[in-house]
Amino acid sequence: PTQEHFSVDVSALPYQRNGWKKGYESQPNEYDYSIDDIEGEIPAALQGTLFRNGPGLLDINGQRLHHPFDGDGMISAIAFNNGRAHYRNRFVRTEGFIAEQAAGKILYRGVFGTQKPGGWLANAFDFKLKNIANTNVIYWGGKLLALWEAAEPYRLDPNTLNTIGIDYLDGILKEGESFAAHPRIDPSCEYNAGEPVLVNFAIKAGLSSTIIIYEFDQSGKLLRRQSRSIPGFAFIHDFVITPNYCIFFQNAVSFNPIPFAVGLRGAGECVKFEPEKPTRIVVIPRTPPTPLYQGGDKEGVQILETKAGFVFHHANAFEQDGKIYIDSICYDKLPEVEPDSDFRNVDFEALTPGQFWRFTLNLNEQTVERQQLEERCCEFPSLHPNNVGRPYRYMFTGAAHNPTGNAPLQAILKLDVTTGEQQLWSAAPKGYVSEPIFVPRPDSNQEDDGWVLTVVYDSSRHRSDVVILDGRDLNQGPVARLHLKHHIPYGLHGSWTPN
Ligand code: 3ON
Ligand code: FE
Repeated sequence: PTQEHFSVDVSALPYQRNGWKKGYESQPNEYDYSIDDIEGEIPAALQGTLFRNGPGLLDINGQRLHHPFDGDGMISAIAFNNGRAHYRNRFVRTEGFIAEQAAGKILYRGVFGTQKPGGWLANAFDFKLKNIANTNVIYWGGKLLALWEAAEPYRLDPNTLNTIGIDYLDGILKEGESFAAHPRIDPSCEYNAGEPVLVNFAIKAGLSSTIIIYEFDQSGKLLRRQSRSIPGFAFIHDFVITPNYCIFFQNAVSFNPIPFAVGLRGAGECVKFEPEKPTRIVVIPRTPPTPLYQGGDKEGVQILETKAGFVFHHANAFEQDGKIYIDSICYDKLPEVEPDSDFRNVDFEALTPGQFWRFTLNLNEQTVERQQLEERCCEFPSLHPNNVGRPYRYMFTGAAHNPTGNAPLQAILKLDVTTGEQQLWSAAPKGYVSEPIFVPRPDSNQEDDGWVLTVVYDSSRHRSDVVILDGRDLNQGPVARLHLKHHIPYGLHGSWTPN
């Protein structure tokens, strides 16, 4: 423990660890009910479904998982219709979920350090991946897909949330091929007659790594695919698009597979941050030399270097004045998780917060400038869907209650990236927020005219609320607060599908 650690006055913190921790209890039940406990009023114009994904189980029959990112994907659907709302949740029936529930014990190693019981000997040389489908959920091309970046998507019935099975995207993916959990939707793609396009990627990491980029039209038809190889190991969770480019941050890390191979650590725990190495910013044109480009060579690919700490999530990118701007959440370093530690006892104050930075790329001069836009600890950035890849003004994100220091996400921050002006709604001391999703008000063209939806864990009741904020004014507090009958464990990502 450090000096700072001992100097923290726990009673002055805006959260209590014991309350926060309970948000990581498993939710083994599956529900289906109309939400009738509502404060405020659901806007009648809010018509559609909020889909959320995240770990639903943090233990298998009492055997604790080592890390929440190893938990089985559980989808929630909150359907809004004429001022009313309906809640439903279902676990994704992955092969691993079915097998472990039947066995009543952990049968798979997790990427983030969950091990089968029996010590390292029971885990050594087991390289089988459990596809847990827990990171994101999207509705595209008529399919509801649960995503996890190290394996194939799982398809679900959008009404019942029943699992249909692994989906190969009409034969585009081969067995064992992954599909990242961070697709971006280009709201109007020049190369698709101005219609929306979904862009996503897949990483094959190794001594050199391959990035595959897919672009789909609204019917789910593949428009373009390109495969590019870049030097070095790559752990890339998210990316950004502009009308002309896909941009990836290749974090400064190395990978030592030995502790994983011999059963001591999860693969994700073998990724080591290398503070002396630069971050590589990989810029790939959206239009490859041919629509299905397998060449894999450097044609058109540019790699710039900067110092960027570690980046999981980007907010947005855009092209302006001959430059590319990228707004991202950066950590000073990737925290190393000790194999025998419990994530519920994490020392927040000892970790560096995620902070909001802007990177300015000048491709002509091959230079990168960086600038911190916001110091407050934040994570899970989002924005108006029409501004994805375009100049934008408003960024909405989960944030800490206090303006400095590292802490759990208890607030939603709205940041005007052009002026630095802010609004904040905080659920502290008992509430913990999740990713905000911005839903535009129909027929409005003001960038902040809409609703910000977020699921808030209320530790005072051990239940979750679906909170609706007015995007124009977060300070005024929720427009409506929908009290669920149970809690949803802290989630990862989700999306909005209009009716
Ligand atoms: O060679 C391998 C390549 C690869 C794709 C290495 C590897 C095994 C690590 C790997 C797999 C990566 C996976 C499965 C990543 C999954 C990530 C995940 C489920 C979630 C990431 C979340 C990120 C953040 C920043 C979450 C923040 C949460 C909070 C602030 C609080 O709730
Ligand atoms: Fe993510």
